[in-house]
Amino acid sequence: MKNIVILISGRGSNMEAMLAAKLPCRIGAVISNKADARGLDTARAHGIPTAVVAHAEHASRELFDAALAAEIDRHAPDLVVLAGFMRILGEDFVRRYHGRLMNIHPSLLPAFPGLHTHRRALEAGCRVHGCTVHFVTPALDNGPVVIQAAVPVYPDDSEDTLAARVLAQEHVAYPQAVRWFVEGRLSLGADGRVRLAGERTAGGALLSPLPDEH
Ligand code: NHR
Ligand code: GAR
Repeated sequence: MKNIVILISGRGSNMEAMLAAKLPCRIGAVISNKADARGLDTARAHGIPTAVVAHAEHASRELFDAALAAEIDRHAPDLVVLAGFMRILGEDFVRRYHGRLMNIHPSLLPAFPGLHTHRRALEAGCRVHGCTVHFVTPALDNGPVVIQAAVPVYPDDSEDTLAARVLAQEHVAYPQAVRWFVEGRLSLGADGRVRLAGERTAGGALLSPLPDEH
């Protein structure tokens, strides 16, 4: 059975969705860069080992990355899962976990990399928004896409209502992506493209808003 490590910075609802999904893997540890991350309490309540590697206690990004990698490697994970992890990781770190480092980003990449994605989607007048699970590469929010989920944007949406609609889909998409990986069906190919074995593709367009005749 594969072993995963989950990195969080805060609430940890994506981590919780993975616990609820009863994935066929071991969760070796949950690691946070913030000691007060609420998700740490949730992990502890589930009997999962936790650790804190505080970015604020490291003199540089490089030293933080090295300390984080040392903590991760104690658990020898097959996959490292960024679940609301809020620190940009350096090139050495990302290379070390090439093909076994995944992130969920709250937009339909390549739209809106970086922060404040829901606000930016509203400002841009997007009718469709969503989330993207991708393998992490050194370029921020730019790695090969594993799975995306789209949601409609409504005229009366606030940042909060839109974030909540996207988050509900994150909780479906991310456990699915991790399940594929731990089942050995998902990998990052040497050509930099995502390989997924034995999944049928769904047809049809997703339109929002629906045209009048529908
Ligand atoms: N690192 C690399 N190299 N590549 C990616 O694709 C990464 C990554 C690290 C994190 C998650 C990402 C997201 O999904 C992620 C992807 C943090 C920031 C950020 O600006 C941006 C994107 C993501 C995570 N962080 C600030 C920083 O200075 C701190 C912000 C804060 O603490 O609130 O690191 O959106
Ligand atoms: C999620 O919406 C996730 O996509 C996003 O933060 C939230 C974390 O929620 N991630 C980023 O913005 C990464 N920069 P969670 O802690 O409850 O999983």
